[in-house]
Amino acid sequence: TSPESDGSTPELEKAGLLNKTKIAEGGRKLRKNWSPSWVVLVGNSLVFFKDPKSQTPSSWKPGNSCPESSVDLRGAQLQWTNDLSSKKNVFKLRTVTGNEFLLQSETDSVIREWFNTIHKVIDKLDRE
Ligand code: I3P
Repeated sequence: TSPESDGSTPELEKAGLLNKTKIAEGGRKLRKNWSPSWVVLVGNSLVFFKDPKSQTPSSWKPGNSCPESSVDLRGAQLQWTNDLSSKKNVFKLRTVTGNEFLLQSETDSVIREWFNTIHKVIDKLDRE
C-alpha cells in the first residue's frame, strides 16, 4: 500500500529554500514578485511556506504552521527556462489549472535535485 492509501501521514519527499515567483493564475499573466520560499514536496503536492527563517524541516507538519499555498502535481508540467527570467537555474512549473510558477536557486546542484525529484513525482502520477 502507498503511504497515503492507509490514511497515514503522506511521505515527506523533500524540503528546502528556493526563490519563487508566481507568473500566471488560471492562465492569466501576473506581475513577477520573487521571494524566498520554504518549499516542501509531500505526497502529490508542492507546498509553499512564507517566512523561511522561521521554518525547520519539521515545521511543515499539520498544525505547526500555515502554508501560503500549495500545488497539486497531478498533470503538472515542468520545464527548464532561460527566457522567462534573467536569473540562472530557473524552471517553470505549470499546473493543470493554469497556475505557473518559476523556481530558482543560485546553487546548480540544489535546483537540479528539485527538478529531478518533482519530475519523478509528476511521472509517477502520469502512470497511475
Ligand atoms: C521585475 C523584477 C524581476 C524581474 C522582472 C522585472 O521588476 O526586477 O526581478 O524578473 O523582469 O520586471 P519589478 O520589480 O519592477 O516588477 P527576473 O529577475 O526574473 O529577471 P521581467 O519583466 O523581464 O520578467
